Amino acid sequence: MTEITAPKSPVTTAEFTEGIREQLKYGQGVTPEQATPADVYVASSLVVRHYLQDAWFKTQQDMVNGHTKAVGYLSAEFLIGKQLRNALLNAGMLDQFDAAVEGLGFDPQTVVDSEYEPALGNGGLGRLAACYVDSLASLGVPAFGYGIQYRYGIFRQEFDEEGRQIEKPEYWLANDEPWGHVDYNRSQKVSFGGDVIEKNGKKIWKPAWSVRAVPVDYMVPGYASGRVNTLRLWSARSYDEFDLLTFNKSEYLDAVKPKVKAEDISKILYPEDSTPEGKQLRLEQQYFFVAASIQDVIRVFYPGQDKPDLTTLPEKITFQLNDTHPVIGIPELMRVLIDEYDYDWDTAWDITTKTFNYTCHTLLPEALEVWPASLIGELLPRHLDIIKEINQHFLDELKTKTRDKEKIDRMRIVTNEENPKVRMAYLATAGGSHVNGVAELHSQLLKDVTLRDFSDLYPDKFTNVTNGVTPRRFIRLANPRLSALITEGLGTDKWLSDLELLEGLVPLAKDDEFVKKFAAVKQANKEDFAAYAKREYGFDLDPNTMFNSMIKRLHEYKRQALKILALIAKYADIKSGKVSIDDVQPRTVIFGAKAAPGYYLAKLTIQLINNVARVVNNDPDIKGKLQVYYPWNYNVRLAQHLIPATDLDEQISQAGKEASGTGNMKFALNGALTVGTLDGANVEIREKVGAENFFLFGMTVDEVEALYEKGYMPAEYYERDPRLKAAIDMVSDGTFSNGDRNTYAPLVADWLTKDWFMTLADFTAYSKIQSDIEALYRDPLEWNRKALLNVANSGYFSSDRSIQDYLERIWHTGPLA
Ligand code: CJB
Repeated sequence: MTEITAPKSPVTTAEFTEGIREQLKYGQGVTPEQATPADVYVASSLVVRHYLQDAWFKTQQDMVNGHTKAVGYLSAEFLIGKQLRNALLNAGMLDQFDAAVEGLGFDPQTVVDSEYEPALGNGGLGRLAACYVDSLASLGVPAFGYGIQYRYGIFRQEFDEEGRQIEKPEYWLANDEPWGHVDYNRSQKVSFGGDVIEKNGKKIWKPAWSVRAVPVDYMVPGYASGRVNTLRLWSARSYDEFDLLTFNKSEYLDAVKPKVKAEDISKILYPEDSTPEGKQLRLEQQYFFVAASIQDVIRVFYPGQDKPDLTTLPEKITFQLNDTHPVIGIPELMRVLIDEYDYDWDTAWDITTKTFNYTCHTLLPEALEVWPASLIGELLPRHLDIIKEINQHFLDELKTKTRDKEKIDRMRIVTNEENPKVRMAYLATAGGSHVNGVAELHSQLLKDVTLRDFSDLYPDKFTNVTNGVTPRRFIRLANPRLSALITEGLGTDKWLSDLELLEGLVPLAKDDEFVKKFAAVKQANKEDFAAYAKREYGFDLDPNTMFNSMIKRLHEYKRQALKILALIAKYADIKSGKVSIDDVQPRTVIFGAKAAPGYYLAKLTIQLINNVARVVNNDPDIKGKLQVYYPWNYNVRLAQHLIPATDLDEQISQAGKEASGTGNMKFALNGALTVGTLDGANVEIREKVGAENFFLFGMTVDEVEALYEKGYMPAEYYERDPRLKAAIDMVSDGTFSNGDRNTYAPLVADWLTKDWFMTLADFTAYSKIQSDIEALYRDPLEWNRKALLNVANSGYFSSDRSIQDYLERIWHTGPLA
């Protein structure tokens, strides 16, 4: 007998149907006969919200009235993906929705597909934030996600005739957006610019301009927890609407101008991933959402109080800073406490340091934000004062801890130079209780390298929380067939809220019949994906080949170049007759990646991949044995389709550069085998699933360091490995650019003279492991046995476990009673 623990629906099919009819009638103003799938989508979403409303109220009341500290997850990005199916699943209404919609004559999938994906993030960091709010609600922990409701999320990627990336604005709010509840009556004022004056020994900030931060609330229903948390995304509006009335007609057009500037703040998500651009608008965005959130927390937890006792703030909420983007919150809370509530410095500092914690998501030094002090001074003059004072107090404290003057100097929050800079990671480390990395290796490197001086003097601040992913979206919704098989194998569906139960599948890996069922699930998913790729992109994928995916941001350190060079080498082997076509293991390579619009080499790599695809896919000599596809506009939806259909996943970053990775976890949980380096969470995945079930290759962190030290000469590797040489020569000689030798010249020059992430040095090892991969793939039973063991042993990578770790190690709070 199968134990069912999935949430029970609060609604019958008949009630759901009636709810949709009502919404269509009074909300959309259409009859069911006139309605389009998009109308039914909006109506269904509103029905779901309707049935979540009471649980939402109750969660908020219990949070404010109870004695459980809440979590405020401050993040510039929440890459939430489509909402409807996720909400239906978590609230237990999937079947009722399907039946109701079908009863009204609509196809549920078409209805769900009419939802626009809110793409309010760049990649891993934003998707992690979305998984964390899901897990917080599912564990019943009171929490707010605080961020920005960008009007334009990450750009829509297209490819032109030459295979180059074109960025198009993605206006996701073009149609009705039923999930965000705009709450004008709880807006906050956020101010900028101006001067600081002194009056009776007190500093007073006289800002020059203000914007209105309007909260747009998204319900975050927990899976089977009965709790509904809030994701509060701020939208910037102008106050000028109020002022307009005072202008006479001739000034009318001028009067609306400032409105545009104010609203620009939440207009667009910066499309740089791991390379922040020090632009004023970005600092405006950061301050905008953090300042509004801090005021909001005081409003929520101290309702109607003029003189709240804010020394209790750390008992009410703990703020997690998702990377350096919200770190301006530290001086902001200091300002609020000192300037607005009259606390002295020491009390304010005590409250602040107890309230904030900081997660670092990178080791790339260029990705740690550093702001010119002059820019902060212009935009937030009072905050610059406070930051300088924090810096001074901090330096004084350091002097009591060490006599090493150079070390103290290295640790300055505000640098000592002609044009001083503010190092946000240092401010966060000094101003928070805990600092964590996102995988064991990353946290270790953070302590040993990036924040070494800090960890020497404050060892207790540092901890690790390995990332995780939500099994609800990434197994249950993305892979219903595998979910059903897991439930069958375990005799319970409880694994969806306790993912380590997957271990119960380990013995089934010895059962050939079960492994065959598992293989059949993968095959069916591949067929589904082939149909999807045909429908959406016009591609002709052969589901009887190995599906080999590499999906992530396009970045040099992630080394898509390594993958494409290995592929070209294989192509060259076949063309030159070195390898007989009959011996080639049929493989379909699928890339998905966006590059930052200004990232030249990344964009050239995209162009190369597209042109390799064009040449290889059209070459009759290849007989379809090697196929390359690059579906444009990689997003959460595409990930949900592709991950369950993948046999082999690529996690091939240079060791020491990928902080964690979370795609690697999603793939392992969906039964793909990984080829990867010892980097980020790959290390832990390999430990959990077993070295024999993971294709490891490449240099370690220490070897990478030693090679840098010795002096890395990429050209030597080119000369040494004839296959590598053949591949690079093919890129140079115009094979993938209609004979033009210039197209990829900058890429080739970079590989041969710089190759900062040592793609060439790892090429030979990467090529070698391919024969192991292909040998195993020829034995489907053994391949699938290993893939099943990946699923069974990856339960640790649930975001529920990550949140448990945060609760124990950092937040020191728990579920609502
Ligand atoms: N990451 O997505 C981003 N953006 C950044 O600016 C810095 C880091 C990624 O965060 C993920 C979540 O922690 C990590 O898994 C990934 O390795 C990292 O690159």
